[in-house]
Amino acid sequence: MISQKMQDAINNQIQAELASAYLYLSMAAYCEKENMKGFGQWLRVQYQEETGHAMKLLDYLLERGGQPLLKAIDAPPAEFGSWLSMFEKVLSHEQHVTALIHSLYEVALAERDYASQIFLQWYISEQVEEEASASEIVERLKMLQDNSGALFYLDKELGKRKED
Ligand code: OFO
Repeated sequence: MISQKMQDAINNQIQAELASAYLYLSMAAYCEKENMKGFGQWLRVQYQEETGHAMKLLDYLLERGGQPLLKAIDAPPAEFGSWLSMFEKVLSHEQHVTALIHSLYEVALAERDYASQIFLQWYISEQVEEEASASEIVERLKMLQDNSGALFYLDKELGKRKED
């Protein structure tokens, strides 16, 4: 049986993952409305990944005899400014999620919940990837500056992203 503290912390993380999914879906819609279909595709896959992160936590909680409790999710913004500032928001959001995952891991340490410690290691590694891929796009957008031909190329490339 999982402790109450661990359960509460996991339920908070389920909410955070679904809020991330909601944010990225809104970004995808923004891109597609502006005819940046490739950026939209990249963000749609990101949305699916975040939903997957939430589901994995929910399934784990059930497996441990816990009670998943779904909380309200705030509406995300609908406008994100320039492409660079939008991807900077993706990066800073992922840095925020990394901090949440680390706090969650600290709960598992304090509770001496060894199973949760092992389970959460996957999320710690995943956040390294999440930050790296967002950071790479930010750096590439900085290199492009106002080069719209290159922007067109990057949009095409991000559009090739598929769900794992
Ligand atoms: Fe779930 O990793 Fe991004 O937020």
